[in-house]
Order: sequence, then C-alpha cells, then structure tokens
Amino acid sequence: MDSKSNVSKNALAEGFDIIGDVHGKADKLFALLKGLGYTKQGGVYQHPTRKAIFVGDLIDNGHQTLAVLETVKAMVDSGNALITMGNHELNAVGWATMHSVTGKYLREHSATNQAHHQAFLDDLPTLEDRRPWLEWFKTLPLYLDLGDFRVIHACWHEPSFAVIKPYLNPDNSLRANAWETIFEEGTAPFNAVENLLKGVEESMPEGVSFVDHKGKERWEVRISWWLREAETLADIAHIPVPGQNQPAIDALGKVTADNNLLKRLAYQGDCPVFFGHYWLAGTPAILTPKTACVDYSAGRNGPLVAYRWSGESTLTSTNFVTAGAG
Ligand SMILES: [Mn+2]
Repeated sequence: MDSKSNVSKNALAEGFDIIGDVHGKADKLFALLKGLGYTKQGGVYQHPTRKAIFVGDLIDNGHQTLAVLETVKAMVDSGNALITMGNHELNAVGWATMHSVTGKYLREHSATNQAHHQAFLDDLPTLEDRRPWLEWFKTLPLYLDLGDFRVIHACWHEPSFAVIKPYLNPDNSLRANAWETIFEEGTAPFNAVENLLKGVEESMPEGVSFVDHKGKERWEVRISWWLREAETLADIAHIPVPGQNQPAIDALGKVTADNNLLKRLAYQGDCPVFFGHYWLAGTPAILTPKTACVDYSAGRNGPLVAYRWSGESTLTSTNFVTAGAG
C-alpha cells in the first residue's frame, strides 16, 4: 500500500457517500464508486477524503454476489466504508440457522422465501462458501447514529429501538443469543426488527381491508414514516392501487393524525436520516429536507444511487449521484 492511501485512511473523512441497496449487482457498484471518485488501491476501493456507507441489502436478486461482498467487506475492514444490516442479510442468517430447541430453520424454507434468496444460494453453492459471509452479516449494526446524520435500512423508529436495545451489542449488532427471539413471529422484538429493516406498518381501522397489486387482501398498511405532518392517517398511509381501494382510503381519512399517532409512526427528529429498501423509481429526490431514500431499484433495472453528504443539515436533491441503470 502506498503512502498516499495510508494518509487517506487516517484522515478525517470530509464527507460520506451513502450507497443504496446493491442486491448483487457488482457492475453497478463499480460504476458508482468510479463516478464518486473512489479508486482501487491495494485491492480496496477508497477515496482520499470521503467514506462510503452501505444501507444494507448487498445480496439477492443480482448474480455477482461474491464480487459485491468482497468489495464491500474490504472497504469496511479497511475503514473506508461503514454498513448497516438489510433485511436480506438478516434473512440470510435466519435461513441458515437452526433453532436450538425445535431444530427448525429460523426462517422457513418455503418456496417464496427460497425464491427471494435464490441468487445468493446459486452464487455461493455450498455452506462452506456461505459461512464466512453469514458470520460477517451477524456482526452488522442495525443502525448508525453518527451525530450529524443517521443511517438505517428501512425506518428510523424510536419505539422499536427501545424494544430492541436489550438484544443489541454496544455496536448495535444483534447479540448472539438474540437471533432465535427476533425470528419468533408476533413477539415484540420480532416486530421491532420488522419495523427497522422493513418499515413500519399500521393496522387498518376495524373491519377495513384493501387489496394489493396481486389482489391479496391486507389488514395492515405501509406508512410513509418520513412524512411528519399529516391531518389524517390517509396522508401518511400508502394504499396501493388506489382506484380499487377507495373505501379503505375513506376509512383512513377518518382517523385523525394527532401528535400521539405521529409520534408512534412518523420520524420526529431534526437529524437527517438516510435509508434504502423502498425500490423507488424515477429521478432521485429527497423525500423531505431531513430524509432521503437511496434505493432506486438497482436490484432490478434501476440505477445504483448514492447521496453525497458533506455536512448539511438540510438535504438537497442535487446531491444524488447515480450509475449503471439497466
Ligand atoms: Mn430491503
């Protein structure tokens, strides 16, 4: 390693590039890092004055799993990047881990679950191939609170932090003995991890449901938690196919979004939050002056996106950088 990279490693980062869900697409990752001015030195992508932060969901979908994992872990291990856990890393551990009492896998080996995980299983065919990466996934923090900004995979949700705190190590990774509990459906820790890594949902008003894109009846609605102002629940609830769900929208419109409801569901902080997970489309834009999603569906045909943060407390859409759509 040359002296320049040694200096850069120890220099205080002047900014952070928060990178969205890579989902096994190494070509898009290389293109984005290059576009951001990162160069490979001593086998590790690095920038003289900046660090990368990955929001999780490195795996599944794309078929360049090993290249993505090797690239990102080398950056993390050398101090050139930070990372938070995505729901796909969490599920990968659950898929491979047997419950100590029941002997069942923590994440059920159903056809649907397997389909979501197939690219990872194909690219790393044996347990020996997967084990080192699964061990690494177990060490990833659920969130990063860096003082001037915050990073989490799906949703910054204080009530869930309160529930999950006893299950976390000081670095916010899950404790070794927490895994069986957080995969136990219906428990408070299970729900907390769902909220943080998949986003908060709210029960529909009594007796009201809606149908999703696949025509499936649903009794819980996804919340646009980054919206802090709302008159009714309809303003912050995301009902798909609104044309078919007007009665559900009307029912949500009758629920007043008082301070208690907003405190329970919506982000109340003044500190910028970055996250991924939501498979957005179109031109990258901030969601509010304090919140930005960096997932623009790189796992499918979208570009890989980064937000280039340099200390601002009010976010701006001109700071997005994209690469490698298609
Ligand atoms: Mn995700």
